[in-house]
Amino acid sequence: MMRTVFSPDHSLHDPQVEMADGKLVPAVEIPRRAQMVLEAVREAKFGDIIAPDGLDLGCIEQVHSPDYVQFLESFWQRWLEAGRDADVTDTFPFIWPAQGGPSGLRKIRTRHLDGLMGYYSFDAGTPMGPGTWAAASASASVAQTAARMVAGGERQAFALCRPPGHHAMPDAYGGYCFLNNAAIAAQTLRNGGAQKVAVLDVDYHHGNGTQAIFYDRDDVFFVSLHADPMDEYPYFLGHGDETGAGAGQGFNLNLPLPPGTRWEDYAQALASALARIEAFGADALVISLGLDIYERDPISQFKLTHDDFTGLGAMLGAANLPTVVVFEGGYAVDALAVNAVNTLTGFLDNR
Ligand code: Q9C
Ligand code: ZN
Repeated sequence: MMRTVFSPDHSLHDPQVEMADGKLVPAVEIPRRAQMVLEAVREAKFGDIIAPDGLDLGCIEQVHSPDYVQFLESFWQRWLEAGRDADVTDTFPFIWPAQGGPSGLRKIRTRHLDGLMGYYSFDAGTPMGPGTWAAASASASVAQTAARMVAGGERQAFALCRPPGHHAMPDAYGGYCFLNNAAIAAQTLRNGGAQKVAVLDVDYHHGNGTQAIFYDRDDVFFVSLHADPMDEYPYFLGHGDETGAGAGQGFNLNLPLPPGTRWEDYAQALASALARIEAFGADALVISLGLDIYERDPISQFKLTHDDFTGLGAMLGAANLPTVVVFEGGYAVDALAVNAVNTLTGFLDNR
């Protein structure tokens, strides 16, 4: 049995276009993704589908800076107050305080909204619109509710989050992500009594935000399998020599894999990731479940088949830990149903 937490408010974040390959293209992180997965888990009868409880803002501010959360919450109001087009569906930052040193650009919270958008983002590929905060905060409450269920004794729960979260930094949005749902789930488990939590990220893209949030902590072990950032987004984090800092030294593990990776090699890396999690002695597990490792994903280059997702779920289930599964990426929209159901079926069959 596995209950699913879901909020229809995800559809309030409804981007039409995104920046990719140097131009505006149709957005891929769209409401229909979550609807497909919802219908699939409903038909599979894994367990009840329930609504999230209210948002615990205190917990969110344990992983994100309060000023960043305030920026997200107030963004659309500020947009209107700045006299900008109220009908626009997608907004994009275009200047960042990212280059130069002491004599270069300075990281300053400006009065002007363009400066703030650059201050609180790290890419131009993440449209923000009028309903983004409503959807992102609902997505975070989905993760919190699922984690509370597991902290309270349920063996596993599925957080059907949208928008996704694993690219969201302590104080910056990007990669279609605003609030880091997996980090919020991990923090909720910690607050609920788990001493050691492992986050295992199997999304095609490196979970740079989750890594950054926990990089100097030894109570949350972040482990990620992903496309080598020498070749793939997010490029500037996710390399194999990033192992943690300070108290967190040794509590971050990146296993970059080449584009084109198939299940055989993927499973081998996954086995070593799971062995490291077992050695860590986790009390609970958060899985960042990106279904963009599928062979026909439109923006990704791994080669997992429908059947391989059953094997993925089986390996994750066999870790035999209290587990919160958090939905992340996956853009082959019509294939999300079978890939989600195969993963969760493999998982439940191996508990
Ligand atoms: N040419 C997640 O899967 N840009 N985010 C892709 C493709 C960003 C993916 C560009 C991909 C972000 C949650
Ligand atoms: Zn991804």
